Amino acid sequence: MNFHKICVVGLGYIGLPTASTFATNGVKVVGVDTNPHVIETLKGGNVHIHEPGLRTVVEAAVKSGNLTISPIPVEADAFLIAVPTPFKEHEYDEYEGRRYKLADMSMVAAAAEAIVPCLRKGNLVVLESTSPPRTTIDLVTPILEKSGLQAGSDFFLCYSPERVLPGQILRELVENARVVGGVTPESARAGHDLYAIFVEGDIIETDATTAEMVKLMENTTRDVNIAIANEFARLAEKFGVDVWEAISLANLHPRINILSPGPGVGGHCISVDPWFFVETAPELTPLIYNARQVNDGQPHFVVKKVMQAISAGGGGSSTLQGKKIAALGLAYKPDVDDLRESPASEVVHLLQNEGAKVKAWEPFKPNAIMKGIDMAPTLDVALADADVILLLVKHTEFVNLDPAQIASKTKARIVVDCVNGLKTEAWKQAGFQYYRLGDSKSSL
Ligand code: SAJ
Repeated sequence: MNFHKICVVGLGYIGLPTASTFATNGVKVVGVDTNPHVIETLKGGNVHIHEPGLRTVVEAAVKSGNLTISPIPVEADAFLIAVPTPFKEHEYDEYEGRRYKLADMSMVAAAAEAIVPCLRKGNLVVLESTSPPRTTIDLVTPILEKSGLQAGSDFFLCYSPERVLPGQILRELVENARVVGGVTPESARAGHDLYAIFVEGDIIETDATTAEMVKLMENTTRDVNIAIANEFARLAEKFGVDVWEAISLANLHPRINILSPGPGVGGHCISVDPWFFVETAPELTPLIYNARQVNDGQPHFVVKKVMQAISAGGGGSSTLQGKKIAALGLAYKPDVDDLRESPASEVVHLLQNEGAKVKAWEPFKPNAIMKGIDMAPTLDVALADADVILLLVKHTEFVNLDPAQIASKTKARIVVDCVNGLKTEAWKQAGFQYYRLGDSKSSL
């Protein structure tokens, strides 16, 4: 199948890079977004998303004339839906005492509705938004069939998950393997032909519900694996063990790959997607549910760790009341500037609830404004007055900090490292009492 014109609905973290990449590969693309701010920003030659290299690709796409922006879909050979699927706010359900969140699929439904007037025989529609299993068949198909056309026979319909890592989206979009699930084999083939325009990795055809499950299984597996690492950290503290040493030794086994404990799981994907399984099959998902509980509980574990460090290092009192804490790192993971859904900011709020005075330093967004968080304009300002230094994100620049130099900038002598980011011996030699999450040997 040939594609001369594509309409991409939703110009966010996935839609905009995808639309731009199609455009720079010679396809006419109409990017659609309902948010007037997004449209204005893009029309003004700017980009509303922080992603390395994205601005250059968007500029090239717009300049070539191949990428245009519109508030509503227009007729095209293919339609791609890449809108957010967040949770419903303040709405929950419960199964045997397990309270779970519910996906808000209204944006997917609205995108499909908007495509209906433009849908013609022979078109292809692809849903990319991460969705609960059977969304393509149970939600999207009936909406699109309001056009009078039949999915699978009159038009092709697929689900194809994005699998790109924030920070490396443009490279992974092209290089990663792509799964394309069709409501019929012919639909999958049409989806294959669409992505073949720029995807260099394998493009594998399957059915739509399998493709939906693949995406959720990937992120759920990662979430459960991080949860077990976090639980191992708690066990290691109980048994007087250094979890980081234990993990590195266990990982010498050829079939074991334990991930890293930390202050919790953030971002827009791994802490969200497992709920789509829980919501659609709560009776089958106690493990997935409990893994979420462990990871969501990790910021509380960090707060306890800080209390223990203060108690051990400061003569018995474990209260955080009035304690000044320099929190290093607020991003949701290392070496990115995305501060949303970040366990580090959850830790800061919890510390403040206990009466601590926290100054946070985020080198990737020094001027960010975060509600309820005192953002320091420089590392030195965060450190100046601190009693405790708390490392929350393993940014490379924190790993490379010189403890001797830090010691001259602060009166803090207690360091709590939640991510195994600092060189233990060097910090101890520089006069710090060093405490590490999951490591009860660190303070010895
Ligand atoms: N984390 C840990 N320990 C680890 C690894 C990660 O605590 O050992 C934490 C991170 O600090 C972060 C969170 O988990 O807070 C998630 O980070 P991540 O790097 O694991 O994943 P994301 O959310 O940036 O991107 C994931 C990717 N999925 C997988 O690796 C299976 C990406 O490929 C997906 O496209 C993306 O989710 C998505 O959009 O679904």
